[in-house]
Amino acid sequence: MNKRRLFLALTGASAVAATGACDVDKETGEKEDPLNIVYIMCDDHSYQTISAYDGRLINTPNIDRLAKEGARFTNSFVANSLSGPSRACMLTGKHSHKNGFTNNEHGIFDGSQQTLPKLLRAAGYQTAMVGKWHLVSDPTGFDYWDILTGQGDYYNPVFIREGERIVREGYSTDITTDVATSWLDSRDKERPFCLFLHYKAPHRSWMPDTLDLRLFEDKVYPMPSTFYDDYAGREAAANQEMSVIKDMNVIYDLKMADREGEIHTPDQPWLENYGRDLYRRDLSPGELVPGRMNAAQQAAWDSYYDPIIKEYKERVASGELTGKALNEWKFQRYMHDYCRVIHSVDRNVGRVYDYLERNGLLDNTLIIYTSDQGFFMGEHGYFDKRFMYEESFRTPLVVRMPGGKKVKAAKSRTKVVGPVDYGHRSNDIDEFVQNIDYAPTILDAAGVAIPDDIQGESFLPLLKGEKPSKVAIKEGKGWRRSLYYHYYEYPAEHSVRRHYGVRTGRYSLIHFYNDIDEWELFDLEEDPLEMNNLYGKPGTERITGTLMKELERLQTLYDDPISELN
Ligand code: SGN
Ligand code: CA
Repeated sequence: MNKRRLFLALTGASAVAATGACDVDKETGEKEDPLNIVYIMCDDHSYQTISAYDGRLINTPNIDRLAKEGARFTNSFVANSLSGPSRACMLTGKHSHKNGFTNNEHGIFDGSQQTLPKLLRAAGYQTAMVGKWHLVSDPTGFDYWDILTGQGDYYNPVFIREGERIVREGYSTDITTDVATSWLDSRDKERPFCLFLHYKAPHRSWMPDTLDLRLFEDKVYPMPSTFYDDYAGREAAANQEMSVIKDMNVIYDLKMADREGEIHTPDQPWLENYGRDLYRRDLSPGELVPGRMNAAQQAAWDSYYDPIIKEYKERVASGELTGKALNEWKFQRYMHDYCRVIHSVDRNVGRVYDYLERNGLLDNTLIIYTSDQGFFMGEHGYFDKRFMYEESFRTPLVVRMPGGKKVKAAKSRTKVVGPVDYGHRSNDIDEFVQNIDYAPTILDAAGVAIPDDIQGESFLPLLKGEKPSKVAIKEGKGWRRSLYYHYYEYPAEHSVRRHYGVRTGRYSLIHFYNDIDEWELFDLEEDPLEMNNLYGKPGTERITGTLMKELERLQTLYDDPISELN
C-alpha cells in the first residue's frame, strides 16, 4: 500500500490525487476524489480562548467540533512568535533565518523562493490566499489571492485582489469568509484545492462585530494568578512594553475616547491632547471609507460604548477608578472585547464548515485551524506575544480529518506541561509540533514529495496513529524531543529583547541577547507559569549543560548562525 492509500485507509477519505486531477484508481478502477485542504489561521488567537483547550474564558463550539472530528495538538508551538515571521515559516517549512523573514519591521518576503502553495500548484492543486497576508511583497504561488492590506481593518476593510484595491463593506471576519467561499464556488471542481483562509481577528485593537457588542456582558473574567508578576530574577521579562496596566492604551485599545476628544486617562498622561480619537472613526455618511464605520455601524457602536465611556469618566473623576481598580477594569475590558471578537471567529469557522458540508466536501477535505502565534491574556501582566514564554510560544492547532474520523493517537513520549491543564483525550497528539511542520504535513497529505531543504517534519504519521518512536524524521528514527525558537524584532514596538532558546518536555532555556545578555531556565513541571528563573542556581549545573548542548545541536541542525549575531 503506498503512502497515500495508507492515509486514505486510515482516515476514511475516499482517495487522494497526487496529480491533482480526478484519477482513476489503478487497482480498483474507481474514480478517485482528490483531497482538499482548508487551512484556517487567525491572528493572535490564544489557546486560552478556545474551549477545546481551556473552558474558563469562552465557549467555541465550532472550533471544538474540528478538534472532536480529528485531533487536538497539545504541544503545538511556533518558531518565532510574530505575524510575518510565523506566516513565512508556515509557507516555507523553514525557520526565519532560512526563509529570510525574521521580523515585521524590516521584513519583505522573498516570493521567488520555494513555498507550499507553489509546490501544491505544481502538483495540480488550485491554491488561494484570502485575508491577512502581512508579508509586504505580493503573494506568489496562488491561483487566486485577495488579501487585506497590512494588518487589515475590522470595519469596511481594504483588500488587494490580485493587485486591484477594493473596499468591502462589512465586518472583516465575515467578509473574509465570504471571499473564501465565493472563490470555492468559482473554482474548477475537477481539481483539488488548498485554501489559505487567514482572518485578521483577533488582532489588536480587538474591535468586535456590532452584532456581538453586548455578549458576555455579565461575565467577570478570572484574573490570571501572574497578573501582578514582579518579574524578580527576569530582567527581559521586566523590561518590555506590553503590560496591560502600563502600556495598554485606554483610548485605542479600550475605546474610551469621547466624541469631543476629551481624554480621561489618569495613569496615562501622555495620552492627553492625543487627538480626537484613535479608534473612533469619523464618518462620511454615504461614502465608504476604508477602515471607518458606516453610519449604521457607528450608531450601533456608539449606543454600546457611549454609556461605558460616560461611566468610566465619572468613576475616574470621582477618584474611584485608580490603582488596582483601574488595572482590573482594564483587564476586564480587554477580555470582553477580545472574547467578542473570538465569538465571531468561531461563528465563521462554523460557516466554513457548513459550506463544506452543503457542497459535499467534508469527506475529502482536511481542515486545519491554528493561529500565527499564541497570545497573553493578562498572564505576567501582558498582552501581545513575542516571548518564548508558554502563552505566546504555544499556538492552538486542531485538525479535522477527512470524513470527520477521530484520530486514535498513539501513546505519547512527551509530557504536556504548561500554564493550562488541558486534561487528556484519546485524540490528543502530545508530540512537539511547530509551524515549520505545516508545509511538509500538507504536502504529505496531498501526496506531494517533500523537498529535502524543508526543515519541518510531516506530522501526518502522528495523525495516522503511528508510534512516535517509529516515525522517521530527518534526524533519524523517532519524533523530535525538543524545539528551537528564535525571535529577532528588537528594538521595536513592545520592546521584547531578541532571544533564542530550546524547550524540552520539561525545561525551557532562553538566551536574551543584543543589548542584554540574560539566560533564563525554567522547570516547567515544577513551575509551569515560568516565574522562577533557575539559571545559575546551585544544583542546576547538570541540566543547564545538557540543555546548552541540545541548543547547540539544534542551532547546527537548523544551521542558525547565532554566533554571528552575538
Ligand atoms: C501592531 C500592533 C502591535 C503588535 C504588532 C505585531 N500595534 O504593530 O501591538 O504587536 O502589530 O502584531 S498597533 O498599534 O498597530 O495595533 S502581529 O501579530 O502582526 O505580528
Ligand atoms: Ca499575530
